[in-house]
Amino acid sequence: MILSSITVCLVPEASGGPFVYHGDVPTACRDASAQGFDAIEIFAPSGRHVNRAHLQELLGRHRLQLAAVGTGAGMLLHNHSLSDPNTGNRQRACAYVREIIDFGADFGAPAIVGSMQGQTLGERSRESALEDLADSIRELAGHAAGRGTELLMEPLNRYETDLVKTLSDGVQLIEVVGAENVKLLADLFHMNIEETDPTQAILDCPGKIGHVHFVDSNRRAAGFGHMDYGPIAHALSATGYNGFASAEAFPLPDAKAAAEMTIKAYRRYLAG
Ligand code: LER
Ligand code: MN
Repeated sequence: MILSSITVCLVPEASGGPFVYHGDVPTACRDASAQGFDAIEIFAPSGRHVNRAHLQELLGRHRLQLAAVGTGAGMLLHNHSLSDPNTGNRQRACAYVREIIDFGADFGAPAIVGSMQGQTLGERSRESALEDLADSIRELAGHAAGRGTELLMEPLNRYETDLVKTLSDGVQLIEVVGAENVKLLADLFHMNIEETDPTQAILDCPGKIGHVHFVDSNRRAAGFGHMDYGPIAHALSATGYNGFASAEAFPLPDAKAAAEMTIKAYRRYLAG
């Protein structure tokens, strides 16, 4: 069964970003629960930002799970990159992600590596950047395994990275890393730009997808763009996907409408 989730951004510097809820966890939990979501996904400034006991209480009170935790603030706030050619910088990036892995692990939630994969910026070869990235992911996967959790590798579109852009790139990286607990995050917005055929891309990697960013072609909530969800839903079901469909979308025209549209699309295509 696929469960529904919705994003909450706690990073003021990302207030214009593609997250439905912005600002605080209590309000997000109240609104997500009222809309019928099963879970929230948190984008926080660091792994130490959120008070664990308070979050536990809120999740329990609103019968929500923590679906996943993002790490992109490491890039946004500190310019960290897991493929940084400088070993010291790369170690600092890994340390930052380890703290977020620990935060998620306390709630049974995996950490996402999206923009933290970095990019070559035309300054080095893609092969060498991918080698450094694979080393970082192997180290972080080991840490996540020790905490009994997974790492989610997210392919991004070409305007955000030149490293892992497609599910197939992600499968290749996972093979090089050689860790069982690294899964792919299928973000339908990025896939709509980079995949030749998003549905076929999902069918081509059964068992490898661990999380879905459920969003439309224009990065608005599912239903506000022109994505053809029928075949995508069929592919997810055919490959036995049973993780979260998490709304990582702009709060347009406002958060409430984006959440309502998402849950409607989730019930139509993915629930049950
Ligand atoms: C970034 O574009 C994105 O999709 C996030 O989920 C990754 O940090
Ligand atoms: Mn995403």
